[in-house]
Amino acid sequence: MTQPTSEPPSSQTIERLTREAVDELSKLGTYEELETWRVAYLGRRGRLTLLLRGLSGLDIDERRLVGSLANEAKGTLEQNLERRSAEIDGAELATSASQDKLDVTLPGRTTPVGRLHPTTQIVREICGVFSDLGFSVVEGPEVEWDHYNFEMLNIPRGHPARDMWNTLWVDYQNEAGEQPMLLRTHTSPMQARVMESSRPPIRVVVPGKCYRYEATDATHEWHFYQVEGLAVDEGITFADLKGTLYEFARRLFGEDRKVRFRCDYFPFVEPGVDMSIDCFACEGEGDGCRICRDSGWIEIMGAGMVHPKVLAGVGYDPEKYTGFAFGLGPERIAMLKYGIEDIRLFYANDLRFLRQF
Ligand code: YSA
Repeated sequence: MTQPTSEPPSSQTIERLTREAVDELSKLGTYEELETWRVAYLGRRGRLTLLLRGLSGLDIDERRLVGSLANEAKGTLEQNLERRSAEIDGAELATSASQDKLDVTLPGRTTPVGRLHPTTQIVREICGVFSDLGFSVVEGPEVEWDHYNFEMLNIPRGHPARDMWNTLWVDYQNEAGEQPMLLRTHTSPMQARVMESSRPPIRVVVPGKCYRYEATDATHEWHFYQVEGLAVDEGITFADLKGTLYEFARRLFGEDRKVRFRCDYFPFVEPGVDMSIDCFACEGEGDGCRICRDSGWIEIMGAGMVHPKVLAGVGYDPEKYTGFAFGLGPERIAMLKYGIEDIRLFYANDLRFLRQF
């Protein structure tokens, strides 16, 4: 590379310098060499820069002429630098394509796009229906006190109804040697928690995970989701329960669904019911149907009017307030809706299953 010069600026020196610079540039082959060239000619102490600085020593007419030539030269060098850099780009790409066998025309690899788990999808769908009906969505703890999971729901210690829920106790004992903590067996403990922390009117749904010490089979998991519902106010009747749940079934399963309520027992409701919809696979005909096992009906949830003892337990006057509650299993609902035969598929992490949703 030619060293900086202290030649006085003139049209000849500018022309010569431009020629030399362009000639040198055409022989360079790497980005490093380009940078050295740029510093040598256009840098702060580069040849053209120094030449421009020397303009002040010229008389006014000469300065105008040589100054304009010098600026033109600067533009020429910059354009040539840009062009050479683009040429080197192209050459490098061609070399890498031939040497590395890189096919730049191949389409890029597609990034897999994730999606929501089918349980999350159905939980959101269920909560969406209830929020359209005026319910808020709240959540609660999965590790729960015996107090909320059982006692506040009218299931005291020693009550045979405790056998309805096979419980996973947490390894923690209080001073009396009791084990008051557990993995919640249902979302119903949130009924008492919500009522304790707010005043009527109450309309909430509570989605969340539950756990039971259960052998698994096609319809039972040891961990599964529930969606709890609770409405409490003055003057709520069983007709409100039926109307709300009927509308829910219609919106989730379709306009023509029939609904059936039958008596059932839960210690925290009076009266208690289970709710079924007519089987959409066989249109209620039964007759060899795999989904409803010939009954024509599919049970989808437990429900009832909140027991006066539960209302009194949270300090509400059961003479003034009434309410209804319900609890349903979203996986079972998804099984019905999508014809899934085994609940264990939800949590087996088999992508062939999960990708279908
Ligand atoms: C009843 C009345 C109310 O006023 C409020 C709520 C309830 C429901 C009550 N807490 C309960 O847990 N009833 S349940 O034991 O029958 O479970 C409710 C739903 O959870 C079932 O219909 C089922 O869909 C789901 N479920 C229960 N055990 C399950 C399960 N899903 C998968 N695996 C299990 N092991």
